[in-house]
Amino acid sequence: MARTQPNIIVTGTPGVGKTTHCEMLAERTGLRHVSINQIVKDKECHEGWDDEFGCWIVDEDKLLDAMEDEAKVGGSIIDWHACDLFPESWIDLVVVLRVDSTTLYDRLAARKYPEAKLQENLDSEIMEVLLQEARDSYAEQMVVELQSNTSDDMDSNVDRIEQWIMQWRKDNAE
Ligand code: DAT
Repeated sequence: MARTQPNIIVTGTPGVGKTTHCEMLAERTGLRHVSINQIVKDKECHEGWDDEFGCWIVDEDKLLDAMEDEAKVGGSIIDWHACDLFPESWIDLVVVLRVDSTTLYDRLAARKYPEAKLQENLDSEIMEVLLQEARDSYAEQMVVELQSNTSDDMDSNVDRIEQWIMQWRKDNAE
């Protein structure tokens, strides 16, 4: 069955602005903000809590099972700091948000991240880990890299993704 709404991944290093972008997009377009963190927690798609990294150890098979029905219908804006686990056939667009290191440092420090975790995320952003993961996992034309340093960036990113969604709806109208 063809999707009547697109599925979009918004990914990037923690602190890059995924949640903020997803919430704005959901409000503007009526698509669902799907926080993977929340699903993992609520539906217990994990094998416990990782103390060192301060995150859930995700059971990917269980997570994909929990998401499959919604993915088939479409209309999900998926918010997660990884993207290679989602089958390409589920996804229409992958947005990788990027941020300058000094800005990211300030955002993660404001969240009171421990120094080791903060440094690990800074390294990951500098080394473009998520951008590479997206490019390795999805067709080139599906992956868009957008800067998320300022609120002007955020406004123009949200405008651009909203335009993309409207175009997708036109192109895929029955
Ligand atoms: P993530 O979900 O990627 O961890 P977030 O949406 O929670 O990130 O944003 C982290 C903080 O940074 C939050 O206080 C909002 C702020 N922020 C994010 N993107 C921004 C931008 N482009 N301009 C200004 N502030 C931004």
